[in-house]
Amino acid sequence: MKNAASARWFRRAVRRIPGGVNSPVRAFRAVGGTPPFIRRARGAGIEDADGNRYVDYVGSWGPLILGHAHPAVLRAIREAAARGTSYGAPHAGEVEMAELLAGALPSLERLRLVSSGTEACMSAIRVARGFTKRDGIVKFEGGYHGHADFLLVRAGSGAATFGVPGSAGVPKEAAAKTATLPYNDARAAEAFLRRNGTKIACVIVEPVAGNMGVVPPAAGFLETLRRETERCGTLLIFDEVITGFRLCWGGAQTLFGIRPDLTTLGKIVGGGLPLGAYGGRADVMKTVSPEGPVYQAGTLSGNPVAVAAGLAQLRALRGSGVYAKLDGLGRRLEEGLRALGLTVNRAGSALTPFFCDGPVTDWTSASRCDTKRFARFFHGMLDRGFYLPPSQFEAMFVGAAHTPAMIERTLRAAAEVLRVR
Ligand code: KE4
Repeated sequence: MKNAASARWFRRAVRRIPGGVNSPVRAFRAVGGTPPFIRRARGAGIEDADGNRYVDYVGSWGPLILGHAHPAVLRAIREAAARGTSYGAPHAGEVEMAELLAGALPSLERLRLVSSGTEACMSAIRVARGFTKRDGIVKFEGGYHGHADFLLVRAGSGAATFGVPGSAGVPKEAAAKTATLPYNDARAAEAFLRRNGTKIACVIVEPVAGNMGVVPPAAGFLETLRRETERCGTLLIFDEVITGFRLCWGGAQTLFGIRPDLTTLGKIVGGGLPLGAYGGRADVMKTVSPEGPVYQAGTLSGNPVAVAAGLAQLRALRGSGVYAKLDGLGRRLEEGLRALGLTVNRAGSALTPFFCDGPVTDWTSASRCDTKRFARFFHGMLDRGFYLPPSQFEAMFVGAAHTPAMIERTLRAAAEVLRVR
Protein backbone atom coordinates (compact mmCIF):
# COMPACT_ATOMS: atom_id res chain seq x y z
CA MET A 1 0.00 0.00 0.00
CA LYS A 2 1.27 3.47 -0.81
CA ASN A 3 1.59 5.53 2.35
CA ALA A 4 3.36 8.78 1.44
CA ALA A 5 0.54 10.97 2.70
CA SER A 6 0.19 9.08 6.00
CA ALA A 7 3.97 9.20 6.43
CA ARG A 8 3.93 12.98 5.90
CA TRP A 9 1.12 13.41 8.43
CA PHE A 10 2.91 11.11 10.88
CA ARG A 11 6.15 13.13 10.64
CA ARG A 12 4.20 16.29 11.43
CA ALA A 13 2.24 14.56 14.18
CA VAL A 14 5.24 13.28 16.11
CA ARG A 15 6.63 16.82 16.36
CA ARG A 16 3.64 17.98 18.41
CA ILE A 17 1.97 14.86 19.83
CA PRO A 18 3.69 12.12 21.88
CA GLY A 19 4.13 9.14 19.57
CA GLY A 20 2.20 11.10 16.97
CA VAL A 21 -1.05 9.79 18.40
CA ASN A 22 -3.62 10.61 21.02
CA SER A 23 -3.74 7.10 22.40
CA PRO A 24 -0.65 4.87 22.50
CA VAL A 25 -1.93 1.75 20.76
CA ARG A 26 -2.62 3.76 17.59
CA ALA A 27 1.12 4.38 17.10
CA PHE A 28 1.68 0.83 15.78
CA ARG A 29 4.60 0.38 18.19
CA ALA A 30 3.57 -3.27 18.73
CA VAL A 31 3.56 -4.06 15.01
CA GLY A 32 5.95 -1.48 13.54
CA GLY A 33 5.51 0.73 10.54
CA THR A 34 3.60 3.94 9.91
CA PRO A 35 -0.02 4.03 11.02
CA PRO A 36 -2.41 4.95 8.21
CA PHE A 37 -4.01 8.34 8.81
CA ILE A 38 -7.71 7.78 8.26
CA ARG A 39 -9.64 10.41 6.35
CA ARG A 40 -13.10 8.89 6.04
CA ALA A 41 -15.09 5.86 7.08
CA ARG A 42 -18.49 4.40 6.26
CA GLY A 43 -20.04 1.09 7.21
CA ALA A 44 -17.30 -1.51 7.60
CA GLY A 45 -14.89 0.46 5.44
CA ILE A 46 -12.20 3.01 6.24
CA GLU A 47 -10.01 5.00 3.83
CA ASP A 48 -6.61 6.48 4.59
CA ALA A 49 -4.89 9.67 3.46
CA ASP A 50 -3.36 7.84 0.49
CA GLY A 51 -6.72 6.59 -0.68
CA ASN A 52 -6.13 3.01 0.49
CA ARG A 53 -9.32 1.26 1.60
CA TYR A 54 -9.67 -1.35 4.28
CA VAL A 55 -12.26 -3.60 5.83
CA ASP A 56 -12.16 -2.34 9.42
CA TYR A 57 -12.07 -4.82 12.31
CA VAL A 58 -11.15 -2.18 14.92
CA GLY A 59 -14.35 -0.13 14.73
CA SER A 60 -12.75 2.60 16.83
CA TRP A 61 -11.93 -0.10 19.45
CA GLY A 62 -15.52 -1.23 19.84
CA PRO A 63 -17.99 1.69 19.70
CA LEU A 64 -19.06 1.29 16.07
CA ILE A 65 -21.08 -1.91 16.31
CA LEU A 66 -23.43 -0.62 13.60
CA GLY A 67 -20.54 0.53 11.40
CA HIS A 68 -19.06 3.92 10.66
CA ALA A 69 -21.25 6.93 9.84
CA HIS A 70 -24.51 5.08 10.41
CA PRO A 71 -27.28 7.23 8.86
CA ALA A 72 -29.45 7.26 12.01
CA VAL A 73 -26.47 8.25 14.16
CA LEU A 74 -25.38 11.01 11.77
CA ARG A 75 -28.93 12.37 11.59
CA ALA A 76 -29.18 12.42 15.39
CA ILE A 77 -25.83 14.20 15.67
CA ARG A 78 -26.82 16.83 13.08
CA GLU A 79 -30.17 17.49 14.75
CA ALA A 80 -28.68 17.65 18.26
CA ALA A 81 -25.79 19.89 17.21
CA ALA A 82 -28.24 22.30 15.56
CA ARG A 83 -29.81 22.76 19.02
CA GLY A 84 -26.40 23.56 20.53
CA THR A 85 -23.45 21.33 21.33
CA SER A 86 -23.34 21.57 25.12
CA TYR A 87 -25.42 23.18 27.80
CA GLY A 88 -23.74 22.36 31.09
CA ALA A 89 -27.27 21.92 32.33
CA PRO A 90 -29.73 19.01 32.54
CA HIS A 91 -31.52 18.05 29.34
CA ALA A 92 -34.10 15.45 28.37
CA GLY A 93 -31.69 13.27 26.40
CA GLU A 94 -29.68 12.28 29.45
CA VAL A 95 -32.88 11.19 31.21
CA GLU A 96 -33.86 9.11 28.17
CA MET A 97 -30.35 7.60 28.08
CA ALA A 98 -30.41 6.79 31.80
CA GLU A 99 -33.82 5.13 31.43
CA LEU A 100 -32.72 3.16 28.36
CA LEU A 101 -29.53 1.90 30.06
CA ALA A 102 -31.42 0.97 33.24
CA GLY A 103 -34.00 -0.86 31.14
CA ALA A 104 -31.32 -2.85 29.35
CA LEU A 105 -29.23 -3.65 32.44
CA PRO A 106 -31.55 -4.10 35.44
CA SER A 107 -28.60 -3.89 37.85
CA LEU A 108 -28.28 -0.22 36.83
CA GLU A 109 -30.88 1.07 39.29
CA ARG A 110 -29.29 4.53 39.19
CA LEU A 111 -26.41 5.80 37.09
CA ARG A 112 -24.24 8.73 36.05
CA LEU A 113 -23.13 9.63 32.53
CA VAL A 114 -19.47 10.57 32.04
CA SER A 115 -17.25 11.08 28.98
CA SER A 116 -15.08 7.96 28.82
CA GLY A 117 -14.62 4.44 30.09
CA THR A 118 -11.72 5.65 32.22
CA GLU A 119 -13.95 8.16 33.95
CA ALA A 120 -16.62 5.51 34.45
CA CYS A 121 -14.21 3.04 36.07
CA MET A 122 -12.40 5.67 38.14
CA SER A 123 -15.70 7.03 39.44
CA ALA A 124 -17.21 3.62 40.17
CA ILE A 125 -14.20 2.69 42.26
CA ARG A 126 -14.34 5.98 44.19
CA VAL A 127 -18.02 5.32 44.89
CA ALA A 128 -17.22 1.78 46.05
CA ARG A 129 -14.55 3.12 48.39
CA GLY A 130 -16.91 5.83 49.68
CA PHE A 131 -19.76 3.40 50.22
CA THR A 132 -17.74 0.65 51.93
CA LYS A 133 -15.28 3.03 53.66
CA ARG A 134 -12.55 0.63 52.57
CA ASP A 135 -9.50 1.45 50.43
CA GLY A 136 -8.41 -1.86 48.89
CA ILE A 137 -9.36 -2.78 45.34
CA VAL A 138 -8.84 -5.95 43.30
CA LYS A 139 -8.27 -6.13 39.56
CA PHE A 140 -6.96 -8.94 37.37
CA GLU A 141 -3.79 -9.46 35.37
CA GLY A 142 -4.41 -8.50 31.77
CA GLY A 143 -7.45 -6.46 32.75
CA TYR A 144 -7.59 -2.83 31.65
CA HIS A 145 -10.03 -0.32 33.09
CA GLY A 146 -8.65 2.98 31.81
CA HIS A 147 -5.73 5.01 33.03
CA ALA A 148 -6.60 6.15 36.56
CA ASP A 149 -3.47 5.95 38.76
CA PHE A 150 -4.76 3.17 40.99
CA LEU A 151 -5.57 1.04 37.96
CA LEU A 152 -2.17 1.34 36.25
CA VAL A 153 -0.79 -1.29 38.56
CA ARG A 154 1.21 -4.44 38.08
CA ALA A 155 1.08 -7.46 40.30
CA GLY A 156 3.46 -7.13 43.19
CA SER A 157 6.09 -9.73 44.03
CA GLY A 158 3.46 -12.48 44.26
CA ALA A 159 0.30 -12.20 42.17
CA ALA A 160 -1.89 -12.16 45.27
CA THR A 161 -0.21 -9.17 46.83
CA PHE A 162 -0.87 -5.47 46.59
CA GLY A 163 0.48 -3.78 43.50
CA VAL A 164 3.35 -1.72 42.23
CA PRO A 165 3.02 1.12 39.70
CA GLY A 166 2.52 -0.09 36.15
CA SER A 167 3.39 3.31 34.74
CA ALA A 168 5.83 6.10 35.49
CA GLY A 169 4.12 8.91 37.31
CA VAL A 170 1.97 6.63 39.45
CA PRO A 171 2.97 7.08 43.10
CA LYS A 172 3.62 3.79 44.85
CA GLU A 173 1.02 4.77 47.42
CA ALA A 174 -1.58 4.89 44.66
CA ALA A 175 -0.73 1.33 43.65
CA ALA A 176 -0.30 -0.01 47.15
CA LYS A 177 -4.01 -0.55 47.69
CA THR A 178 -4.59 -2.37 44.41
CA ALA A 179 -4.20 -6.14 44.34
CA THR A 180 -3.85 -7.87 41.00
CA LEU A 181 -4.97 -11.49 40.80
CA PRO A 182 -4.79 -14.01 37.96
CA TYR A 183 -7.87 -13.83 35.68
CA ASN A 184 -9.95 -17.01 35.63
CA ASP A 185 -8.34 -18.32 38.82
CA ALA A 186 -11.39 -18.71 41.05
CA ARG A 187 -9.42 -20.38 43.84
CA ALA A 188 -6.89 -17.54 44.04
CA ALA A 189 -9.70 -14.97 44.16
CA GLU A 190 -11.56 -16.93 46.82
CA ALA A 191 -8.44 -17.33 48.95
CA PHE A 192 -7.51 -13.67 48.62
CA LEU A 193 -10.99 -12.41 49.50
CA ARG A 194 -11.34 -14.81 52.43
CA ARG A 195 -8.05 -13.45 53.78
CA ASN A 196 -8.40 -9.78 52.90
CA GLY A 197 -12.03 -9.19 51.97
CA THR A 198 -12.90 -6.94 54.89
CA LYS A 199 -10.28 -4.44 53.59
CA ILE A 200 -11.45 -4.58 49.96
CA ALA A 201 -13.89 -1.97 48.64
CA CYS A 202 -14.41 -3.60 45.27
CA VAL A 203 -13.37 -6.18 42.75
CA ILE A 204 -13.37 -4.82 39.19
CA VAL A 205 -13.41 -7.35 36.41
CA GLU A 206 -14.00 -7.50 32.68
CA PRO A 207 -16.69 -10.22 32.60
CA VAL A 208 -15.19 -11.18 29.25
CA ALA A 209 -11.62 -9.95 29.09
CA GLY A 210 -10.80 -7.93 25.99
CA ASN A 211 -7.48 -6.31 26.85
CA MET A 212 -5.23 -9.35 26.70
CA GLY A 213 -7.01 -10.35 23.56
CA VAL A 214 -10.46 -11.87 24.07
CA VAL A 215 -10.49 -14.26 27.03
CA PRO A 216 -13.93 -15.52 28.12
CA PRO A 217 -14.54 -16.30 31.82
CA ALA A 218 -13.82 -19.87 32.89
CA ALA A 219 -16.86 -21.77 34.19
CA GLY A 220 -17.53 -20.67 37.75
CA PHE A 221 -15.08 -17.77 37.80
CA LEU A 222 -17.60 -14.93 37.79
CA GLU A 223 -19.93 -16.90 40.06
CA THR A 224 -17.07 -17.26 42.57
CA LEU A 225 -16.39 -13.52 42.46
CA ARG A 226 -20.08 -12.81 43.05
CA ARG A 227 -20.33 -15.26 45.96
CA GLU A 228 -17.08 -14.25 47.65
CA THR A 229 -17.62 -10.49 47.31
CA GLU A 230 -21.13 -10.88 48.70
CA ARG A 231 -19.70 -12.82 51.64
CA CYS A 232 -17.24 -10.07 52.67
CA GLY A 233 -19.26 -6.97 51.78
CA THR A 234 -17.00 -6.10 48.85
CA LEU A 235 -18.71 -4.54 45.82
CA LEU A 236 -18.45 -6.39 42.51
CA ILE A 237 -17.90 -4.06 39.55
CA PHE A 238 -18.44 -5.43 36.04
CA ASP A 239 -16.41 -3.35 33.63
CA GLU A 240 -18.66 -3.66 30.58
CA VAL A 241 -17.02 -0.90 28.58
CA ILE A 242 -16.33 -3.46 25.86
CA THR A 243 -19.00 -6.10 26.57
CA GLY A 244 -21.90 -3.71 27.21
CA PHE A 245 -24.29 -3.94 24.21
CA ARG A 246 -21.56 -5.87 22.39
CA LEU A 247 -22.31 -9.44 23.48
CA CYS A 248 -26.08 -8.94 23.66
CA TRP A 249 -28.55 -6.20 24.51
CA GLY A 250 -28.07 -6.63 28.26
CA GLY A 251 -24.31 -7.15 28.21
CA ALA A 252 -22.30 -9.88 29.90
CA GLN A 253 -24.30 -9.63 33.14
CA THR A 254 -27.42 -10.69 31.25
CA LEU A 255 -25.59 -13.36 29.25
CA PHE A 256 -24.09 -14.92 32.38
CA GLY A 257 -27.01 -14.17 34.72
CA ILE A 258 -24.86 -12.42 37.34
CA ARG A 259 -25.93 -9.16 38.98
CA PRO A 260 -22.94 -6.93 39.82
CA ASP A 261 -23.22 -4.14 42.38
CA LEU A 262 -21.83 -1.59 39.93
CA THR A 263 -21.32 -1.60 36.16
CA THR A 264 -19.20 0.62 33.95
CA LEU A 265 -20.05 1.33 30.32
CA GLY A 266 -18.48 3.18 27.40
CA LYS A 267 -17.76 2.72 23.71
CA ILE A 268 -21.04 1.51 22.13
CA VAL A 269 -23.25 3.64 24.41
CA GLY A 270 -21.75 6.80 22.84
CA GLY A 271 -22.34 5.76 19.21
CA GLY A 272 -18.78 6.86 18.41
CA LEU A 273 -18.85 10.07 20.47
CA PRO A 274 -17.33 10.52 23.96
CA LEU A 275 -19.75 8.94 26.43
CA GLY A 276 -19.41 6.54 29.35
CA ALA A 277 -21.57 5.63 32.30
CA TYR A 278 -21.34 4.00 35.70
CA GLY A 279 -24.08 2.90 38.04
CA GLY A 280 -25.74 0.12 39.93
CA ARG A 281 -27.37 -0.41 43.30
CA ALA A 282 -29.51 2.55 44.36
CA ASP A 283 -28.14 2.48 47.92
CA VAL A 284 -24.58 2.61 46.60
CA MET A 285 -25.27 5.39 44.09
CA LYS A 286 -26.90 7.45 46.85
CA THR A 287 -23.37 8.25 48.00
CA VAL A 288 -22.70 10.29 44.82
CA SER A 289 -22.62 14.08 45.08
CA PRO A 290 -24.80 16.11 45.43
CA GLU A 291 -26.91 13.48 47.20
CA GLY A 292 -23.96 12.01 49.05
CA PRO A 293 -20.34 12.63 49.99
CA VAL A 294 -18.56 11.05 46.98
CA TYR A 295 -17.60 13.77 44.54
CA GLN A 296 -17.64 13.21 40.78
CA ALA A 297 -18.21 15.82 38.08
CA GLY A 298 -17.59 16.66 34.42
CA THR A 299 -17.99 19.69 32.17
CA LEU A 300 -19.22 17.61 29.26
CA SER A 301 -20.80 14.76 31.21
CA GLY A 302 -24.08 13.77 29.52
CA ASN A 303 -23.20 15.93 26.53
CA PRO A 304 -26.36 16.33 24.41
CA VAL A 305 -24.70 15.51 21.08
CA ALA A 306 -22.91 12.45 22.45
CA VAL A 307 -26.11 11.32 24.14
CA ALA A 308 -28.05 11.77 20.89
CA ALA A 309 -25.49 9.67 19.01
CA GLY A 310 -25.59 6.98 21.68
CA LEU A 311 -29.39 6.92 21.82
CA ALA A 312 -29.58 6.63 18.03
CA GLN A 313 -27.17 3.70 17.95
CA LEU A 314 -28.78 1.91 20.90
CA ARG A 315 -32.29 2.41 19.53
CA ALA A 316 -31.16 1.05 16.16
CA LEU A 317 -29.62 -1.94 18.00
CA ARG A 318 -32.59 -2.70 20.26
CA GLY A 319 -34.71 -5.56 19.02
CA SER A 320 -32.98 -5.44 15.64
CA GLY A 321 -31.94 -9.08 15.68
CA VAL A 322 -28.48 -7.87 14.77
CA TYR A 323 -26.83 -9.92 17.53
CA ALA A 324 -27.72 -13.17 15.80
CA LYS A 325 -26.14 -11.87 12.60
CA LEU A 326 -23.03 -10.66 14.46
CA ASP A 327 -22.68 -14.01 16.21
CA GLY A 328 -22.91 -15.85 12.90
CA LEU A 329 -20.28 -13.66 11.24
CA GLY A 330 -18.04 -13.90 14.31
CA ARG A 331 -18.38 -17.67 14.39
CA ARG A 332 -17.49 -18.01 10.70
CA LEU A 333 -14.41 -15.81 11.17
CA GLU A 334 -13.40 -17.74 14.28
CA GLU A 335 -13.77 -21.14 12.60
CA GLY A 336 -11.98 -19.97 9.47
CA LEU A 337 -9.00 -18.59 11.37
CA ARG A 338 -8.86 -21.67 13.58
CA ALA A 339 -8.78 -23.84 10.46
CA LEU A 340 -5.61 -21.95 9.50
CA GLY A 341 -3.94 -23.19 12.67
CA LEU A 342 -4.48 -20.19 14.95
CA THR A 343 -5.78 -20.27 18.51
CA VAL A 344 -8.95 -18.17 18.44
CA ASN A 345 -11.05 -16.92 21.37
CA ARG A 346 -14.42 -15.36 20.67
CA ALA A 347 -17.32 -13.83 22.55
CA GLY A 348 -20.09 -12.88 20.15
CA SER A 349 -18.66 -10.39 17.66
CA ALA A 350 -15.41 -9.83 19.57
CA LEU A 351 -12.58 -12.23 18.81
CA THR A 352 -8.79 -12.56 18.84
CA PRO A 353 -6.52 -14.81 16.78
CA PHE A 354 -3.60 -15.74 19.06
CA PHE A 355 -0.18 -16.71 17.69
CA CYS A 356 0.63 -19.33 20.28
CA ASP A 357 0.20 -23.03 20.86
CA GLY A 358 -2.43 -24.13 23.29
CA PRO A 359 -5.38 -22.35 24.85
CA VAL A 360 -5.30 -18.73 26.00
CA THR A 361 -7.17 -18.50 29.30
CA ASP A 362 -5.34 -15.76 31.19
CA TRP A 363 -2.53 -13.22 30.94
CA THR A 364 0.19 -15.82 31.51
CA SER A 365 -0.90 -17.86 28.49
CA ALA A 366 -1.67 -14.77 26.40
CA SER A 367 1.78 -13.31 27.11
CA ARG A 368 3.41 -16.41 25.63
CA CYS A 369 2.13 -15.42 22.17
CA ASP A 370 4.62 -14.83 19.37
CA THR A 371 4.04 -11.12 18.91
CA LYS A 372 6.49 -10.98 15.99
CA ARG A 373 4.42 -13.51 14.09
CA PHE A 374 1.34 -11.51 14.95
CA ALA A 375 3.02 -8.34 13.61
CA ARG A 376 3.84 -10.07 10.31
CA PHE A 377 0.25 -11.31 10.07
CA PHE A 378 -1.06 -7.85 10.88
CA HIS A 379 0.95 -6.21 8.09
CA GLY A 380 0.15 -8.96 5.62
CA MET A 381 -3.53 -8.34 6.23
CA LEU A 382 -3.13 -4.56 6.16
CA ASP A 383 -1.34 -4.79 2.80
CA ARG A 384 -4.32 -6.77 1.50
CA GLY A 385 -6.87 -4.23 2.75
CA PHE A 386 -7.88 -5.62 6.14
CA TYR A 387 -7.37 -3.38 9.18
CA LEU A 388 -6.94 -5.44 12.35
CA PRO A 389 -6.14 -4.09 15.83
CA PRO A 390 -2.37 -3.32 15.80
CA SER A 391 -1.66 -5.46 18.86
CA GLN A 392 -1.89 -9.14 19.73
CA PHE A 393 -3.59 -8.17 22.98
CA GLU A 394 -6.69 -6.50 21.59
CA ALA A 395 -10.03 -7.62 20.19
CA MET A 396 -11.17 -7.70 16.59
CA PHE A 397 -14.75 -6.47 16.28
CA VAL A 398 -17.27 -7.56 13.67
CA GLY A 399 -20.10 -5.11 13.15
CA ALA A 400 -23.50 -4.96 11.51
CA ALA A 401 -21.96 -3.45 8.37
CA HIS A 402 -19.72 -6.47 7.78
CA THR A 403 -21.01 -9.00 5.23
CA PRO A 404 -20.45 -12.73 4.78
CA ALA A 405 -18.53 -11.92 1.59
CA MET A 406 -16.17 -9.67 3.55
CA ILE A 407 -15.56 -12.47 6.04
CA GLU A 408 -14.77 -14.90 3.21
CA ARG A 409 -12.39 -12.37 1.62
CA THR A 410 -10.76 -11.87 5.01
CA LEU A 411 -10.22 -15.59 5.42
CA ARG A 412 -8.79 -15.94 1.92
CA ALA A 413 -6.34 -13.13 2.67
CA ALA A 414 -5.41 -14.71 6.00
CA ALA A 415 -4.70 -18.04 4.31
CA GLU A 416 -2.47 -16.28 1.78
CA VAL A 417 -0.61 -14.32 4.48
CA LEU A 418 -0.08 -17.32 6.71
CA ARG A 419 1.23 -19.31 3.77
CA VAL A 420 3.68 -16.68 2.63
CA ARG A 421 4.89 -15.09 5.88
P1 KE4 B 1 -11.65 4.76 27.59
O1 KE4 B 1 -11.19 5.70 28.66
O2 KE4 B 1 -10.53 4.44 26.60
O3 KE4 B 1 -12.95 5.24 26.91
O4 KE4 B 1 -12.08 3.39 28.27
C1 KE4 B 1 -11.14 2.72 29.07
C2 KE4 B 1 -11.50 1.24 29.11
C3 KE4 B 1 -12.16 0.74 30.22
N1 KE4 B 1 -12.51 -0.57 30.30
C4 KE4 B 1 -12.25 -1.42 29.28
C5 KE4 B 1 -12.65 -2.85 29.41
C6 KE4 B 1 -11.58 -0.96 28.12
O5 KE4 B 1 -11.31 -1.82 27.11
C7 KE4 B 1 -11.21 0.39 28.02
C8 KE4 B 1 -10.49 0.95 26.81
N2 KE4 B 1 -10.15 0.01 25.79
C9 KE4 B 1 -9.01 0.36 24.97
C10 KE4 B 1 -8.67 -0.79 24.01
N3 KE4 B 1 -8.81 -2.05 24.53
C11 KE4 B 1 -9.26 1.61 24.22
C12 KE4 B 1 -8.29 1.89 23.11
C13 KE4 B 1 -7.24 2.88 23.52
O6 KE4 B 1 -6.79 2.86 24.69
O7 KE4 B 1 -6.85 3.66 22.63
